Amino acid sequence: MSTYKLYEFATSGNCYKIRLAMSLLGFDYERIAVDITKGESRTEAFLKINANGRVPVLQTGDGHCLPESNAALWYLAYDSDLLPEERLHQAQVLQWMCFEQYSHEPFIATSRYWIAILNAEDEYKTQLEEKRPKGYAALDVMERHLKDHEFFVGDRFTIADIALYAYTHVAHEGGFDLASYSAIDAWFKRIEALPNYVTIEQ
Ligand SMILES: N[C@@H](CCC(=O)N[C@@H](CS)C(=O)NCC(=O)O)C(=O)O
Repeated sequence: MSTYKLYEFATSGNCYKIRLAMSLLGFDYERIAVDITKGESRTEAFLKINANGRVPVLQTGDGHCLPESNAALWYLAYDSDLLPEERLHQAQVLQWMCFEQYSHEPFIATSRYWIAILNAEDEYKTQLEEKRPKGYAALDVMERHLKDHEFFVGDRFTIADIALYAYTHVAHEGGFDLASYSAIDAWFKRIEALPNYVTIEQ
């Protein structure tokens, strides 16, 4: 029997963060599909699981429902190599996860959702133009950091990398050209070489 349940929309990068962490940590879990394009995360039943009407939601072994991908990552990574023990490093993990949610995901993930999931590029043309420079600004911040570091915190792989990798490696699906981001590309390759790495499609 699985300890964890994951309520998810499979192509979502936020949901993929949890699947990647589960695989790297060797955890077993049950997947429960929620089709957000059909409003399934906004039903009365689902709002009891997450009042904010969004996936992913991680159900823990003792039945608690934990929304917010990065909170779920933290829960899974507790007491593992994916979360550093040092106080400063833990704060830096949080720093990059906050960056991901405020300065990265709203631009890169949303563009990808409109283009690649909803196939509605024309309908969202104006909004996409507004998102584009902000998405590139986030990529520039990452590239600058990765020029001098192997990973985001303490030069070792942590959940900060998982949080940022999820939507960055599919940013091209949101219309972002990654060709000039060589440090980000090298970081992709380091992550993709990790034992038990899984792709977003699985
Ligand atoms: N901050 C949240 C964002 C969650 C989120 O935006 N989920 C999207 C899919 S990636 C969703 O469920 N959208 C459906 C809706 O808003 O109805 C997280 O990191 O988990």
